[in-house]
Amino acid sequence: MNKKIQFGLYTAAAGLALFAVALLGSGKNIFAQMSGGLGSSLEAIIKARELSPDDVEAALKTFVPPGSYDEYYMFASGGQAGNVEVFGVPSMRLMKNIPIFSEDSWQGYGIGDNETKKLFAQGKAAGMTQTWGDVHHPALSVTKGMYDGQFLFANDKANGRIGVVDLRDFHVKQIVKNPLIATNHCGAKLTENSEYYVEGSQFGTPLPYTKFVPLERYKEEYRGLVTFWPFNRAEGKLEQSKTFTIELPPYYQDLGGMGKQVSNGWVFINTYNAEMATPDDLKGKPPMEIAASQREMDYLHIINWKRAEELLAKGQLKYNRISGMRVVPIAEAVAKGILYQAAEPKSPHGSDVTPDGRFITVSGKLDPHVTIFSFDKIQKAIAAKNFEGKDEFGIPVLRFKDVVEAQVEVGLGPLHTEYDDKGYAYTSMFLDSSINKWSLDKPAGGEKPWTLLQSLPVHYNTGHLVVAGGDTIKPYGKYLVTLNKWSLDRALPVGPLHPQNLQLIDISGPTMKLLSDTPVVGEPHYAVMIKADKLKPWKAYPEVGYSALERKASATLTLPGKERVERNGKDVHVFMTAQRSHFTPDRIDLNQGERVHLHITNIERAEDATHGFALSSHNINLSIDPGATVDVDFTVDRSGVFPFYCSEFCSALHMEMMGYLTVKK
Ligand code: CUK
Ligand code: CUA
Repeated sequence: MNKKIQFGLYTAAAGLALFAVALLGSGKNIFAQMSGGLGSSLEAIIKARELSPDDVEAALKTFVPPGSYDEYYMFASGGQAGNVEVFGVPSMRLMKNIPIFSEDSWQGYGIGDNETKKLFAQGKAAGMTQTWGDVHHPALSVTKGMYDGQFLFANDKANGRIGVVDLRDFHVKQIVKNPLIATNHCGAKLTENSEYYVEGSQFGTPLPYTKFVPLERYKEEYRGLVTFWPFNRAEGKLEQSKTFTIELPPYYQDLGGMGKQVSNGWVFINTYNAEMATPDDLKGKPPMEIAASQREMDYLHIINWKRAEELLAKGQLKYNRISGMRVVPIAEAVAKGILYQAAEPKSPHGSDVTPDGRFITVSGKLDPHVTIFSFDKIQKAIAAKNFEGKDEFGIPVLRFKDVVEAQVEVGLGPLHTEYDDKGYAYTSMFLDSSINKWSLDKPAGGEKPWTLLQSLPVHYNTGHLVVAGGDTIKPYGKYLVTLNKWSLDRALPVGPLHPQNLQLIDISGPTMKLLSDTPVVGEPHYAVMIKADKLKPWKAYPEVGYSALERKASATLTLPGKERVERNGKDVHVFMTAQRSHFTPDRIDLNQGERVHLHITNIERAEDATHGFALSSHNINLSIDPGATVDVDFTVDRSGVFPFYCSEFCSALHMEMMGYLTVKK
């Protein structure tokens, strides 16, 4: 529409919007301050910026005035950047980067400090330290099916790892590596009270993947799996020694939906490549993307983890120990009624359980429908042993028509589905580049059940989407963010690698409305959105010397007046404090070949009084939050004079906060 004509239409709509704001506002009468209703200066701005009524409405809905807070936190995966990014919603302002599998020099993560070295060492893959990861699915800890704001989990698809973040300080507490598999994917899901973090494999490998088996023996010896990692909430740790794993066929396990409420105790994992195709194009094999898409149907794994847990506790479930992990073979899982399958449409992606736990939505990437499975029907078919047969691994397969509640034709390339608080589902459409809204069985607006209601174009090629609280038993609704893979023309050009694009959508009314675009770096896969008041992060570490990285009153804590240098042969321990605007000691004289152990305590108690410690020419930069102690060990193997300085502009005399480390030949 011509912008000028739109402007003519503007007054009524925006006038109403402003009126609503005035009414809903905190008693301030906006109109009183704007003679003549809208105010001529506002009109001038709207005109000069060529804003449409929709633009103005979107601006009013998303603007967070300076000094005010957002309503939600959104934690979005940073994909290959190996991190999770924290946004405020509805403003979509970026507030923090949480580095997990990758380094971040701003936060001194992986830039010399011992804690990150320890974390990265925990997460070695095939014996090698990895300094990056591919985060796909962030997940929040839950209590009774609702986000409790305590912990954040993220998977590293590339290396089969999981990171645990403590939301008191937004620091990584643990990185675990599944010794059985090379890659994971469907993880990122927690059982109803965070008893387990559920990790599914992605690409089939021998178990363990560090054992060589030629690809020719794919069907016989390659496998997938699902590992249940008990979460010790008090310690904030996943407990590897108590995990149990269920072996799965070497189809590619994709995404897992955790049972909720009525289906609590079950997990539903979709798969693709039921063909078990393996690549070898130089020898003339068909391309993987074709070979892995031959069959009309793939399999949804239906797993009763609660039963597995109970039988294990009673010693009634057989398992093998592989790489220290308890692995229940497929045949045993089948014999004990733990593992079933249902046929599901071609190349599925997304397995999303409704908040009430009654239905599971699966999207076939190559099928124009979403398929809704009924948990009740699945239970009845299992009880009646009503199977159409078994797959090649002896897993009973439920008849499609027996367990499907409905199919909704949504369009091309459906991927992921989330739900709101009013009985509607939202599916991301990769090929159609849209978010499609459809009704569940009892939509609040009384529409026909299982019906496509609206398709909202997004820009472009959406992957995941997230509804506020969408993964809980009681979603908050209100906002939806689509995490788009392509941005094309949606942001200022920045070279051939474009940003990704997050789009905020208002879902509070009967129709979805696009509110804003936010270009981001790193590929966002999934995201989770939690009410802001659920989080209670620390402002400073509660006592000097205690940090979430387990330095409880550590031996390296240095209090004011106790600063010192201790020499023990070639080992030199420097107990240092940092306080505006001084390091004590600020001169460290060393001889080449000595091993230095710096222990730096930030003795500030003031909020936001973080100091940095940058040491020239040693690849070291630390970020020391108020109350924290950071340790770093290194050998001085080169002579010279190396200034160190505070790398965080902390005070008027910040530039003077420095010292020298000298190394004599
Ligand atoms: S996957 Cu990325 S768009 Cu790994 Cu959750 Cu679907
Ligand atoms: Cu401390 Cu700058």
